[in-house]
Amino acid sequence: MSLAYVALGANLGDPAATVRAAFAALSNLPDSRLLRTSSLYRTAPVGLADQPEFINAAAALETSLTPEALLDTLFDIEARFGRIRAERNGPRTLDLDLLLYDNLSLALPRLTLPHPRLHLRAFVLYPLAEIAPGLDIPGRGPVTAWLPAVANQGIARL
Ligand code: PH2
Ligand code: MG
Ligand code: MG
Repeated sequence: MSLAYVALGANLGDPAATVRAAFAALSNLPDSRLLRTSSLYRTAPVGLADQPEFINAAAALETSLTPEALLDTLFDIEARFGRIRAERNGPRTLDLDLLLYDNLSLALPRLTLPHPRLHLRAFVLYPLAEIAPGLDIPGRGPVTAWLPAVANQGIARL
């Protein structure tokens, strides 16, 4: 079994309800077990500023799916929640990003691990550090070491 971390984000409809429902969907993934879920965080939009606030969270999964098979199941869940892949960094009903998969570093056309921007984003780092405070990000070091640099990004735990 492998250990994977997933970031959840939503900013359309009822984003808190969506993220909670997405946790339930993650608990039903094939060949996987949901190990931990973070609190929900209200976060200021990063990238495209003119859009609603986000609700973000993170989850830890034990899985025997390959990284790409896991990615496909995450896309399936996004689609079930009505996700349309429109504007880059734009508003979304549900975004599920595969952050980490064991200690793997890889760059495939569809999937880069670790997620290339995870260490720069409060909306990923805070929930991740909550469920995995001792985590080492391959190539980047301890997750907690990155928190001070992003503390000004606008994030509140619900
Ligand atoms: N996701 C993005 C772009 N900007 N900002 C916040 N606060 N939360 C997100 O999940 C988010 C974002 C692209 O996926
Ligand atoms: Mg995504
Ligand atoms: Mg994303």
